[in-house]
Amino acid sequence: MPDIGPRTAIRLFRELGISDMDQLRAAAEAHRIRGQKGFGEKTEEHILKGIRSVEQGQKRMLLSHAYPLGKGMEDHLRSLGHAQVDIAGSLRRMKETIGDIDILVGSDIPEKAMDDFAQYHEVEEILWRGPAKTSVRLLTGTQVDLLVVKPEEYGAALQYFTGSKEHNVELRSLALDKGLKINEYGVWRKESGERLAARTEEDVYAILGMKVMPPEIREAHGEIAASLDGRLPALIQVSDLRGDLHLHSSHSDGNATMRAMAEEGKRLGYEYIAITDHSHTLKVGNGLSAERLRESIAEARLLSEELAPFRVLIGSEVEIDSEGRLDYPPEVLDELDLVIGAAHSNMRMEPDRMTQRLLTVLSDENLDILAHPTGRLINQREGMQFDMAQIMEAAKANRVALELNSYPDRLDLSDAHCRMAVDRGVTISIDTDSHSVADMGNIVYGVATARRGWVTKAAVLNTLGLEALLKRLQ
Ligand code: DGT
Ligand code: CA
Ligand code: CA
Repeated sequence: MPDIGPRTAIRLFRELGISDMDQLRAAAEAHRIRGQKGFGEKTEEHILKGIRSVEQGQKRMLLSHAYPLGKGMEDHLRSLGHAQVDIAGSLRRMKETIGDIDILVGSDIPEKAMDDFAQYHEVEEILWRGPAKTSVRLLTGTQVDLLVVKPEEYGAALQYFTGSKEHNVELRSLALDKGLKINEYGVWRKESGERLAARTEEDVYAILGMKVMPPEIREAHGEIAASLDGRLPALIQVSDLRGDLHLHSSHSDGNATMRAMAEEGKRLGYEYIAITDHSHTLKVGNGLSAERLRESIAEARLLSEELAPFRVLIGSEVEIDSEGRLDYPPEVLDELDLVIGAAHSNMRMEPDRMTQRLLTVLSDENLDILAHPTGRLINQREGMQFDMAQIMEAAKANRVALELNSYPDRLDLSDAHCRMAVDRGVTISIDTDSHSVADMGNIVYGVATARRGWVTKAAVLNTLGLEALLKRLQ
């Protein structure tokens, strides 16, 4: 019997007041018993997402939740012939969490644009509709706002609705200083009321003496001054990365083989990947004994020979104990291509002791990368408390890279921490910490976070080619 779809499942879930997966499976079973359709894994996944978003209540959604939904809507509108379509708001700025999704369309027929918008298959309900604005709720519970503007005012609207609000406030005061007025309809000469720019974002910024800056840095954190002075940084891009240095395989708690991970790395256009399974103390992560680690090393060698010139490096995500010691003895660490240190326990130490713990591990000459430095989980737990400035100084002095872990609820380093690292000349490694092949796609969220922190290619370890990387890791 075919499965019921997500739409029906979510309706069931709402109607029956179901709040967890066990209740849901029971309800599905009851359905089946009554001779109706059951449901499959895909549907379960949708419902789980729904349950989670209900559980989270008023919490802001993760970027990784909003991004595919926003892109899906954008693609949908483009497929219906709309040429001027963009995601705006915090999602265009790629903030780590998103309040609601904003979509902008340029069209002379707002009615048609709003109809097309509401037709998207993920839309569950129209919440509100005005002459040029519509809000809907998706099946996932997410709110999406559409604004339709005249094509000739598209650039001004896109600038305004991309924000941030703080960026707009600073831009407005700059305009006033120049005898200009800026709003969502354009830039105007204040005295004559003549409109000077509106069609494109480039036009809007140019009239104020600026190059348009990447949306990710529009936070009133110095980007306006930098653009006025012609010193906007060239931000890192996904295509700058030559490999992913933090991946798990089925040897520890990953769900894919080393080979599958390597093949995906190749497909993504990387030169290398590093398999970094957990070390033996991490029992919940199925950590590897020294002996099992040696088997992994042998397997990686064979894979590298087969896939050459692509290279499968072998590292380990090594537990850092409460004193700052690594979990394998030096002679084992010596056999690895790279060593990532990670703290997964004793995360609530008093700040001075925590700083000491991290300084100790940073002084270990075997350490190459410090994984998810704060250990925070977005919307779930605050990170470890320590003196970040001191840790960054030590990382720089000892040539240890700090990780930007791209896992959607980590994004650790955060954007603000990335900016600190950039200012201090600390090297960053942008990795996915993948536990499946699909996870490797999370790299976009890591790179976006790095961009928000003004990170350039030169600051990132895994933009190095294989030879340069191996030299640096020695
Ligand atoms: P969110 O949805 O909480 O993640 O954050 P945003 O930035 O998407 O904010 P939202 O959806 O309220 O508004 C979208 C954009 O519209 C925002 O980034 C900037 C612009 N905007 C909204 N309200 C104001 C305002 O009061 N003043 C100015 N200058 N701009 C605003
Ligand atoms: Ca928004
Ligand atoms: Ca909004």
